[in-house]
Amino acid sequence: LWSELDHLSQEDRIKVEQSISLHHSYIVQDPQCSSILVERIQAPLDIVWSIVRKFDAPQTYKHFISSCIMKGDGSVGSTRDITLVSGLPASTSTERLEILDDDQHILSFRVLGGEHRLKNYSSKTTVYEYEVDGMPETLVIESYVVDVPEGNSKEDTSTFADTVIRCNLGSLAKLSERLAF
Ligand code: A9S
Repeated sequence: LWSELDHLSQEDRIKVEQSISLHHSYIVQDPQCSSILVERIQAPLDIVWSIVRKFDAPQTYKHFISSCIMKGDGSVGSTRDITLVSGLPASTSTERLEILDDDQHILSFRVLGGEHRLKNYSSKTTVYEYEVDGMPETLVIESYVVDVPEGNSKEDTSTFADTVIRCNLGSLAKLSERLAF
């Protein structure tokens, strides 16, 4: 499926693939699009998950966010109002925490509104740990579904969202690896 899974043992790869089909499959209704991205991080899961799970502090690794104001106590149903850095075709977003599972390492949020074009954006992130040559590594899988705005193609919409996520996952990897070593 992905070259990112090549270095996993057969056993770990099957676990991850089963989890992907369980958590990252969507029924996509027109006019929506969805996508799935994978990041391999050379750091233990504890470090990666401690960053990902902080719904009130996404700007720690999402560098398009300049500030975040939390409404609620951080449990499921809490919302956050984020403000974005300038230069994007977006300025604010209101997002609701849908899933925060510290045992299975799953976080999901949904966009309720805001000044941007990713209407009804909903994403899920799952995190896995395995060992390569006795060293712990982490795999982060992030998927989403979103409405395709009128006048845009599915491809343009998913390319835009994928680019944002790739930046986010890249900085999550950098930060985690810096904290690990
Ligand atoms: O924040 C994420 O996890 C992922 C994405 C794709 C976020 C996108 C975004 O926050 C912008 C970066 C502002 C781009 C939203 C909700 C809308 C945008 O237009």
